[in-house]
This record gives sequence, C-alpha cells and structure tokens, in this order.
Amino acid sequence: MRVDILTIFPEMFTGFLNTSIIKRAREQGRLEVNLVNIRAYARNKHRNVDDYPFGGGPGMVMQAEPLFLAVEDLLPAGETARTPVILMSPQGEVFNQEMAEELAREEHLVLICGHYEGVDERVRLALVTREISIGDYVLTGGELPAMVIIDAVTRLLPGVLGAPEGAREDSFAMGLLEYPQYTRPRSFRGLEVPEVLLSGNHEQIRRWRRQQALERTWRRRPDLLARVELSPEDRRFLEEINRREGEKTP
Ligand code: 9D3
Repeated sequence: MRVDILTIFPEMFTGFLNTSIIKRAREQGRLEVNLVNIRAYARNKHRNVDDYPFGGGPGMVMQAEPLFLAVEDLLPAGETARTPVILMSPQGEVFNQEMAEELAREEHLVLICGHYEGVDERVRLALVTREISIGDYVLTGGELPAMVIIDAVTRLLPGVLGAPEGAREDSFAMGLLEYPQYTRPRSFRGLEVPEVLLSGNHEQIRRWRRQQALERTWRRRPDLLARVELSPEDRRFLEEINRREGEKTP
C-alpha cells in the first residue's frame, strides 16, 4: 500500500515511521509512505498556506490551492476516482476497526492533515472523498490522527504481522475485551497467577479466559456485547453476573 501524507509538519512522522512494525513494513515494501510538505505548493514568497477567514472571526483557515495542487501532483487524472482522499478532521466519521479493515484493502491512500482553525470548505467539496476523526477530544492538528490510521491499517496488511491469525484473533476483532494475561514469575510481591492457568487443563483455561473476557467487557464496555456472538454457555454466564450485579446485557 502507498500512503501520501500532506502536512505542514512532516518531521512529526519521522520517529513513528522509523520504529518497530511500521519501519519493518516499509523495509519489506508492504507500506510505502510519501511525506509531502504542503508548503512546497504555496505560491507566495513566505510559503504561507493559511489566510484570514472571509466574514471575520478568530484564527486562520488553510487555503484550498496548495492542497489542490499537491493532490493533483500525486494523483494522475485516472487515479482520482479510485484513490480515497481523506481529510483528518474533528467533524469526520469516528474511526474504528471496521474502517481500518476497509482502508487496508485499498492500494493507495492520500491523507490530508489539517491545521489552524479549519480548512477552506472547497477542499471538502471538490477534493476530499472522506473525512475521519479519531474521537471526541480536541487536538492541535491532523498529524497524530494520520499516524493512528496508518498504524491501525498497516498491521492489517498481508504479511506485516507474523501469523495471519495475529490480527484477527485480538479483542476488537472478536468484539470482546481481552482476558487477563500473566507471565513468570508465578508469584510477584505476593500477587499470584490464577491457579487454573498453571493447571495444564486446556479446556478449563479456555473457559476461564472466555469468562474473564466476557465479565471485563460487561463491566467496562457493555456497549460491545450487543454485537458479539454469544454461545448458550456465554449467555448463562452473563445472566449469572446480571443476577448478582444488575442489568447490563441484551
Ligand atoms: C476552535 C477550533 N475547533 C473547534 C473545537 C476546531 C478545530 C480545528 C482543528 C479543532 C481541532 C483542530 C485540530 N484537530 C484535527 O485536525 C483533528 C482531530 C481532532 O482534533 N480530534 C480527533 N480527531 C481529529 S482528526 C483531525
């Protein structure tokens, strides 16, 4: 997959792109990242890419022209229809695992990182095909959100994680939060590893983990339970917690 990132702060990406799994994916040629400084497309001598808002008001607005010129440079006419041009924006659709899976199936993405108080509306109207937010909190720009998306998408690309199950088996893909995990030593400062995990009884271990995941999800993220496939045994277990502690399950 190729990802073009349009930003006025390309240096923010260097640590991220040169670390761990993202670095390896790039070295393996599974991820190709092209950092584009929007200022390179500014036509005034101070390389400004923002201006005052028409109608007045606080702050500055990112201009349309540098973003149009940059995207037109990156996408040949035939590719504009196929390639998602994504604006990182607090007003976007909230990012989730399903969107990560969808984006991981694309061959090419263009991510635009906004800054200042906003972006000229004509960018949305005539350049951008999708707007994505990473959640309801206020950041200073779209660079961290772009990294979040690249991170979530890259680990889904074929061959990036060792085993192909690696990506599928974990909590959000299963719809439940994870069960508690332990490693050596068995006893740490008086805190013991649950006996069942030392028992060697794999059926009991499987059931304990499933129940821990169910109980943890019920307590912390009951909203997730509505979309999980529950076995009759799962339902009996959740009904038991409900009886003890109150109603939260469908
Ligand atoms: C007065 C300015 N803001 C009203 C709350 C608008 C605003 C514009 C730009 C607020 C933040 C930003 C910078 N943030 C992003 O560009 C951004 C973002 C975010 O702040 N939170 C979650 N996801 C995203 S994606 C891009």
